Amino acid sequence: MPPIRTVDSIIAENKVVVFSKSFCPFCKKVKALFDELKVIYECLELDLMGDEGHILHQDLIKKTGQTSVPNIFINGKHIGGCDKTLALHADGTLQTMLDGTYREYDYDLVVLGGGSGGLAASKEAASLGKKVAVCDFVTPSPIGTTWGLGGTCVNVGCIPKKLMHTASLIGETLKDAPCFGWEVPENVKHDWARMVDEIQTYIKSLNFGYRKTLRENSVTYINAYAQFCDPSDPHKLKVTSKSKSYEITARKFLIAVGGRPKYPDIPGAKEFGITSDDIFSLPYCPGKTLIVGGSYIALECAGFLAGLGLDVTVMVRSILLRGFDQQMAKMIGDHMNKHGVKFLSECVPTSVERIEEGTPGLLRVSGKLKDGEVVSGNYNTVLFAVGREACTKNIGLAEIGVILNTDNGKVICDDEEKSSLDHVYAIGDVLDGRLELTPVAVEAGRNLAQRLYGGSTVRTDYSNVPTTVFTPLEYGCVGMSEDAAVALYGVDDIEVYHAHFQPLEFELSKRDNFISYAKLVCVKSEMERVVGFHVLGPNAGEITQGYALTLKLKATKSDFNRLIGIHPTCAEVFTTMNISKSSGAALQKTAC
Ligand code: FAD
Ligand code: NA7
Repeated sequence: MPPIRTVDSIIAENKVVVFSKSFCPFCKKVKALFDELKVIYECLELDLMGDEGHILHQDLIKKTGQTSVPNIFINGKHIGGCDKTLALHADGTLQTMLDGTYREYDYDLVVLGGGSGGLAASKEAASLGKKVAVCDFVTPSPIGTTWGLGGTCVNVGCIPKKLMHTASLIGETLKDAPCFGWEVPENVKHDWARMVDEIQTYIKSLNFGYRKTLRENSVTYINAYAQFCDPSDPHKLKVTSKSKSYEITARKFLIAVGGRPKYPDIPGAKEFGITSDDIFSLPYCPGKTLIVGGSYIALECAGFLAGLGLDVTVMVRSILLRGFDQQMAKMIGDHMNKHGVKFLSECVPTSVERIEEGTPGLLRVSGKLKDGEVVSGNYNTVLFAVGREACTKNIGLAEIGVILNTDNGKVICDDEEKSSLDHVYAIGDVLDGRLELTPVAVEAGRNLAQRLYGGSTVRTDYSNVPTTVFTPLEYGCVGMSEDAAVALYGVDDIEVYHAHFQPLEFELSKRDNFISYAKLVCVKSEMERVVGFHVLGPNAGEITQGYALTLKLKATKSDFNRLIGIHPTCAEVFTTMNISKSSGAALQKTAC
C-alpha cells in the first residue's frame, strides 16, 4: 500500500500545487497560465482519483475553508482560486511568489496624496479587495493657510473657484433684474466674509464626506506627510504626522501629490503676497487687488473679484492664456477689460513692500515693463498666479530611482502611468505631460486601479479633454486651438466656421451685445472633421461637456448641420453656423 497522502504532505513536497478537477474551466485557465509561465507544478485532478480524491477534497475544505477548485498553493502558502491567482499575476505578485522574492507588506498599495486622483484610485483598489492606505498632508501656505482632506480641487481649486464665480455672476444678474420687473434696492452690497464663511462650511462638509467614504471603503487614511526614506528599500515609506513619525511598507505606490502655487523670486513675494491657496478662505475682503499672471487661474480670480465690485489689475508677462486658442483669449481679455478689469501688459513684478499694516493693509508693488520702464502701484492685496510646482521635492523619489522631469519636477511615466520603477505609478497634476484637471486625475486613478487589480487593460485616453475657463463670460473648449490646427494641418487644410450670438437672457438688458462667440475648427481633407470646438458665453462649460462627445466620435461639420438644435439655447448656435472664415463673409449674428 502506498503511504496515504494528505494535503499537508503534498504541499510540503511540491513548490506549486494545483488541486483541480479535470472538467473545470477555471482549473484549465490556471493550468494554462502556469504552462504559459513555464511553471513546474503538481496537479491533482481530484475527480479522477476515486476515494483518495474525495478524501483530499474534504481535507482541503477543512484546511482552507474553500469548497471550489482550483485550489492553489505556492511554497506552502494558500493562494486561493482562479480569480485570486489571475489577480496576483496581474499585479506582479505571483511572479515574486514563484521566484522566491515574495515579501509581506503592510499594504498592497499606498497612495501619496488624498486629492482628486489619489482618492479615486484608492477607493477603486480597495473595492477590488486590496489593502490600501492614503497619506494626505497639507503643508501650510507661506501665510499659514491650511485645509482638510480632498486635495486642491475641493479646497483651493475648482469648487471654491466656481462658487466665487457664481457669486460674481449673481451680482451681474442683479444688475439685469430690473429689466425683468424686479425692484432691486440701490447700493446692494456684497459681504465677502459671509461668502467665505458659507463656502468654507460647505468645503468642510466635503472634507468630512471624504473621510467617511474612505472608512466605508476600508481605505486607511493616514493624515501624514509621506517620504521615501531609504534608497536601499524602495518599498518603505516614512510618514510624519503632527504628533509622530513611523514607517510603513507597500508592494506598490501611487504618487498623486499634485502641485502648489509658485512665487516669483522677488523681495516681499512670500512675505506679503498670497496665491489661490489663500484667496478662497481669506477672512477679509482683499480690496484693491493686483493679480500677477496671465493664465486661467489669474483670469478666473480677476473675473470673480471684479464681479464682486473690487478694483482689479492683472499684470501679464506676455500673452493671455498660453496654450489656449489665442483669438478666444483676446476676446476674453477685451470682455474683462470692458467690465472694469485693468491689464498691465508685458510687465513683471520686481518687488513687493508693505506700506501699511492691516487686513488687508497696503502694499507697494514695483514692476518692469518689457521696454525696461519701471512702474509701481499701491494695492491692498497681491495675488500670484504664476504657475504651479509639483510636490516632488523632498519626498525621496529620485533617491529610490524614480525619474523626474528636471524642468518641472513631475514624474515621467509610460502610457500606463508607470514610472521608471515597476512598483511606482503617478497620476494627476504630478504626472508629466498630462492636463492638470480634476476629471483627468480621477479617470486615470480609476483606470490604473482597474488595470492593476481588476484585470482591465483600459488605458486613460488623454485626447480631446474638454475644459472651461470660468471667466465672467465663460470659455469652453475641446480639441485643438485654431492656431494649433493650422500648425499641424497647414492653413490651406483648415476651415473655421464661426458666429457671434446673443443669449436670450441678455436681450432685455442688452448686456454684452453679441459678444458671445462660437467656432468650429475643421480639417477640409477629412470631410471637414471637427478638431476644435470653442464657445465663449454663459454656461460654456455645460455646452462644451455635451459637444465634447462629438469630437471623440470624430463628427464632421455636416453632422453638426444635421443636428437639430434646442431652442432657445446658446448651444443651438453650433447647429446653424454657416459662415466660414475663408469666405470672408460678414460674421453671422444669431439671437438665441
Ligand atoms: P491634488 O488635488 O493637488 O492632491 C494632492 C494632495 O496630496 C494634496 O492634498 C496635498 O496636500 C497632498 N500631498 C502633497 N505632498 C504630499 C506628501 N508628501 N505626503 C502626503 N500628502 C501630500 N480642474 C478642473 O478640472 N476644473 C477646474 O475648474 C479647476 N479649477 C482650478 C482652480 C484652481 C485655483 C486650481 C489651483 C486648480 C484648478 N483645477 C481645476 C485643477 C485641479 O484642482 C487639479 O487638476 C486636481 O486637483 C489635481 O488632483 P491631484 O489628485 O493630482 O492632486
Ligand atoms: P500657468 O498655466 O503655468 O501660467 C502661468 C502664468 O504666469 C503665465 O501667464 C506666465 O506667463 C505667468 N508667469 C510665470 N512666471 C511669471 C513671473 N515670474 N512673473 C510674471 N508672470 C509669470 O499657471 P496657472 O497658475 O494659471 O495654472 C497652473 C495650472 O494649475 C494650470 O495648468 C491648471 O490646470 C491648474 P507666460 O505665459 O509664461 O509669459
